[in-house]
Amino acid sequence: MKSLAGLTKELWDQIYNFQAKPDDLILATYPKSGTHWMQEILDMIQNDGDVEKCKRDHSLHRHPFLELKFPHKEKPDWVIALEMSSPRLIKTHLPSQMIPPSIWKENCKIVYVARNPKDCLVSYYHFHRMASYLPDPQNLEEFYEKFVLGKVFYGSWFDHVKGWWAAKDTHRILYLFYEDIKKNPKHEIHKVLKFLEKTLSEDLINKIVHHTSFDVMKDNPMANQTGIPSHIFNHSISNFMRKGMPGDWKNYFTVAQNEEFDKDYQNKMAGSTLTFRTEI
Ligand code: PPS
Repeated sequence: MKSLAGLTKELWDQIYNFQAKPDDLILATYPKSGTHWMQEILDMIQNDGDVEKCKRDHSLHRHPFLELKFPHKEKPDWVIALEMSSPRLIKTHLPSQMIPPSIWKENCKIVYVARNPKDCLVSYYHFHRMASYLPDPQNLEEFYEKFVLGKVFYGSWFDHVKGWWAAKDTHRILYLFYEDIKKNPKHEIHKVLKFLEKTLSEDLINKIVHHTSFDVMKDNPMANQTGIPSHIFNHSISNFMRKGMPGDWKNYFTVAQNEEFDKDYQNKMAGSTLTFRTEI
């Protein structure tokens, strides 16, 4: 099977020339930062809390991933996006400097979700084990080295979060954190509503909190990715909805790895005003 990264590279010109529309809503993340969680929240908001409407299809099919051509889909996702009616919700893992220029030009609203790098690393490692279109991660030690060096699909976590953090000063970007959503989902949903200039009743907001909680999404076949063919996502190796909890990295990092990671983090994030919580 061709790697997902290989296809993105091969078809890059078409992706970069994607034509955005002013009412497109973009959801941008580094992989494993809560993309599908925020997608479910945004879908619930756009559909006024109608759960049945949000169960119309699998999350991987409901909204396109700008730069991806999935092996089980006939068309690349950006072609699917072109055929969709507005307003469109489009996901991307691209770093800010690689975003198609039309997205900036049309001044699209962008929701960015960042997650602490230690949990991202562990989640990405397990995803490489279960997703057949990503290279075999061998073991956590090997994957740890690659992640720290940015030698994974979508590159350096550090550059990604910093690039989008800088971009928010000049573009319409709502920058959120996975750990904040976990700690107080209602509070963060209020921020999203304000950003989207939308009002919903407290009852509907509570409904969104419930429908998008980890346990409910894990049981929802339209959100938990179990409907994706098993030769693409092998859930017998690892669930897509795996732990959903800040701090799981503690079950994987050795003391030495953690110390080395913290040192590297200090260097790479020096001078940045960004702060992350590695537990809540
Ligand atoms: S992907 O494949 O890059 O698009 O993955 P992404 O959706 O960004 O991230 C997957 C991780 O998000 C967790 N997740 C959640 N956590 C808390 N609450 C909810 N509702 C939720 N939904 C998804 C999912 O479990 C993955 O994290 P890990 O740590 O592996 O459990």
